[in-house]
Amino acid sequence: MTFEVITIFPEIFNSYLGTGVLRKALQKGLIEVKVNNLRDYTVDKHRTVDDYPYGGGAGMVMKPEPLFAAIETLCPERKERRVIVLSPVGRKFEQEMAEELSKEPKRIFLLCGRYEAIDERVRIALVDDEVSIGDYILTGGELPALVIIDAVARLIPGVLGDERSAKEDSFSSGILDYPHYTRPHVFRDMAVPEVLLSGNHREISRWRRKEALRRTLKQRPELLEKIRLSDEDRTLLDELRRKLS
Ligand code: 4GX
Repeated sequence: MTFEVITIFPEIFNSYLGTGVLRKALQKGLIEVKVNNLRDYTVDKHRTVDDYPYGGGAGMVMKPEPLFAAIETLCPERKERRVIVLSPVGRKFEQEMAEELSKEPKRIFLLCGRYEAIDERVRIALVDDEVSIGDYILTGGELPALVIIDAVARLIPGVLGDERSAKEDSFSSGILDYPHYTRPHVFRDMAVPEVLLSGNHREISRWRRKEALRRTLKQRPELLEKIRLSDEDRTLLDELRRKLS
């Protein structure tokens, strides 16, 4: 799995990629992240990457030449690359896209825009996908690029210590995670639910499923429409709805 980041602020990536699970994955060669400085692909004395918008208006636009030079130098073969631009007008990045990208054989280019916009000819001739991490406006595409690298990397076999972790987390089941507890048994008058200490694994599973459904019903009811519910799920949901109303 190779990511090619294109940014005018390469330093942003050092701390996050140099820490924790991602650092280990990079050390082991499970993922590769090359952080490329867009200014290295300029030819003028001031290493200019932006310019004024034709037609006027506020804000600067990223010039096409450095972006074309960067991508075509780093990967001249179109079929060997998948170019993603991070932008608030892109398709929403969700777990499903993370799963799809984790199987991508091509090198994944992440174009991190700054300023108001990028020249439209970059989109037309270079970009395969335009992706947004959510409906809010950031100052640049670097955080979204890190979000994508992080979410994709943890799905690659061997990146998480425990192979079960990625499969058992929220979203792989389509509903929210159940509540978790660790020691101490009682903390500030709040006790761990007795069922979790019972050793009865059938009861524990049923309790976890019910609590997961409870959270989902309360916080993300729309998720319940998207998944196939078992007969037991329906019984549990009926119980929850009755006590709620
Ligand atoms: N999810 N931004 C990108 C500059 C820009 C504008 C247009 C390309 C085209 C964002 C988000 C986001 C702000 C990053 C504008 N680059 N990106 N930047 N939300 O808000 O991905």
